[in-house]
Amino acid sequence: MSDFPVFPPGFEFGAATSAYQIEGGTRDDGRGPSIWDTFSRRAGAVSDGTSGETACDHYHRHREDVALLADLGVSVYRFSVAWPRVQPSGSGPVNARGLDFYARLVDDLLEAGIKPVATLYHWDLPQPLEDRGGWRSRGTAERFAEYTALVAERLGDRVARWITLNEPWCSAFLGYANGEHAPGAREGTPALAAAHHLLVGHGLAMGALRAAGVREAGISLNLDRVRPATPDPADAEAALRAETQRNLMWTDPLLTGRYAPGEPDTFGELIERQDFRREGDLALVSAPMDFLGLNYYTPSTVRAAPWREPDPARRTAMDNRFEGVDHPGVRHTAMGWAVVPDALRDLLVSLRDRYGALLPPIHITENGSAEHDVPAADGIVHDADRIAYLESHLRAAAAAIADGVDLRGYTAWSLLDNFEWAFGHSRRFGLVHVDFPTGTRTPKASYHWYKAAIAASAAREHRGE
Ligand code: PNW
Repeated sequence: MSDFPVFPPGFEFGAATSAYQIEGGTRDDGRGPSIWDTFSRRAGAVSDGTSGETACDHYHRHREDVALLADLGVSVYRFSVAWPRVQPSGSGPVNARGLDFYARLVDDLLEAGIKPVATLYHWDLPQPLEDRGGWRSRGTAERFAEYTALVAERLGDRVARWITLNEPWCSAFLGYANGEHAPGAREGTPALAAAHHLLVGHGLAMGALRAAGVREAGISLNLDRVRPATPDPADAEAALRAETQRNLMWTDPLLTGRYAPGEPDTFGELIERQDFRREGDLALVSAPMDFLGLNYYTPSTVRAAPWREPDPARRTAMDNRFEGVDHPGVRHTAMGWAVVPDALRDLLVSLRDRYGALLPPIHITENGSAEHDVPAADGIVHDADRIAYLESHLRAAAAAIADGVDLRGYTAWSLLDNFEWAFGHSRRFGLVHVDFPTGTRTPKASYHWYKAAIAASAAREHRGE
């Protein structure tokens, strides 16, 4: 008898990573530059001045990482394909050496009995496409579908599950509105065009995947559980604005084929024109998906704020008529993110309640925590806080299943400590400690805990419980 969270038979446990965060080898085998290579070099863009140039050197050490996954006992591994390896300039013929890397990775995973789950876009846009407008331009969505077709043609027979985009909210708003992520733009309407073109790119890529015979395809969204700070109706309205921008402007068009009620208004005065939205787009965007990927870390509590005219030098399309307030009385991770596992359960249930039969099965494609990890004298990171985070969120996930949510799997973020975007190496999410820059990998206590939880689940399933 163990105390590990209990899941139905067939529930899939996994671990996740993304290309730019772990691979390194940014100039190897003909890879072209991505917007993150460019952005990382900008002074002040990454807090510790690092970049993904070396990262975990996974490009050269992927066998070791597959061995870690095998030892962990996961049944799925979620990784991403770097577009600039496959098409160094973002369009045109395939760079065979780049695509070969993923073919080798996939073969090694299959040989280890691990199901590969491939994300096609985890933020590393080829720089030449950004030079032509990036996601502000519809052409990028079209190029994305062409790239998707090339990858699916090569790997579609061995990769069963595909994720088109990772967290388009981050790409659109952190990338083109508040400038915290590549390409670091602070613009108005173009961020909304980026949001729309990301959705169109997803729809076109779904078509390319279907044409290649892919049967399991979806998207990963970072959805937020938003609560009003007080019962004041002004705060309730602020929460709805936040909810619309964070969740509904993605899930409504994807699942219902309509933009959320009030969505154009949520950006208020900053929407000058929306002619980037074309007739027929929403039919594309709402192509049926086989699953919805959910990335969840922390909820938001918001209150009403007066409209503040954006500083012209720092223009932003973000609605600023709401602001986040802190969650007192709960632990916060090294990201400063409040730990509220019940919010994961509430979020899953609220998705089911809002979309009903339109909601496909859900996979949690990311969940985990950054902690102030320090290896002890024995060389091991004793990350009790990360274990508590994982355990409580797995329990919340199991509770949502008991509430009737069709949740099929959970991939922990992340297998490895890696390049945490604007925080560089200063935040660690790994189950495995990575010593930068030597790249030495050492499983943390949380890795051993997760391994035991997965084994307990497998043993229970074996006994037919
Ligand atoms: C996600 N935010 O990023 C990404 O999918 C991962 O690549 C990343 O490492 C992980 O979560 C941890 O941060 C996010 O500001 C980055 O709300 C920023 C935000 C959300 C998600």
